[in-house]
Amino acid sequence: MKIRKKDNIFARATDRIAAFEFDDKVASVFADMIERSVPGYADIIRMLPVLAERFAVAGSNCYDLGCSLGAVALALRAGIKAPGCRIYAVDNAPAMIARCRDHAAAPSPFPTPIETLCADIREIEFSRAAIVVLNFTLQFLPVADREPLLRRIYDGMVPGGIVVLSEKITHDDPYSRDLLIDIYHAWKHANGYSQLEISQKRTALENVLRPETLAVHRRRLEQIGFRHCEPWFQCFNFMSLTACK
Ligand code: GEK
Repeated sequence: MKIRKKDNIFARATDRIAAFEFDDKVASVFADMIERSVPGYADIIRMLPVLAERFAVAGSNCYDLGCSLGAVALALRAGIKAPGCRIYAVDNAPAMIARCRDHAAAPSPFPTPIETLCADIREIEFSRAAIVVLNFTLQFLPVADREPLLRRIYDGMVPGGIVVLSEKITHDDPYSRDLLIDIYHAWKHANGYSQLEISQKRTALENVLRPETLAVHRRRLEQIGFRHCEPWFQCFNFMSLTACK
């Protein structure tokens, strides 16, 4: 049995907290970190085979953008029934993609190949895309880079294809914003993170993870041409939506 390594990266008090990076230290505890830091993460992953079965058409491509350890790619592979599909799992952090590669290469009863790419998602080509998943990845791009990326994704998609966009969000109403952040921190504390860990991680993510409101995400997708933009999951200040071409 594989023991999951515990995330205690921010457990010790530090004078100067460096900006958060997806380095080897983070990659080695990532499975534990994301489960205890993103409410609903496991639920979102569990739903993906259902979407994959419905939307992957014969000969199409599926993309897991910012794949980290490859949880999305593996979930898509488990759901795809259409023949001749291919999954691209892309991340620009070498420490993540090395682990993702091992997961993708492990024996599997599902036939769809997973190709792993160590690349910036702003620089890859999209073609015949039926499913494109950005599971808590877009939030790490500079705001100005988000629309051009989504536009290129749209152009590379087949009609009827979907984007799954999961993001930490913020709220225009200050009361709702502060309340949801507070509840989120209480949830993290209940998951075993100390107040110091929560506060130091928050500082490290400042200017690295830039959340936007649901309305901003929706408007951007609709301006590009995506239709039927529907949030299908929300827990506190985290949500996931689907948008169709
Ligand atoms: C999951 N989706 O387990 N190009 C490629 N990768 C990037 C870029 C970029 N420009 N910017 C950030 N990343 C995963 C979780 S984590 C979310 C996604 C989190 C990658 C980065 O290296 C990291 O692996 C991932 O996006 C974000 O479902 O840690 O909150």
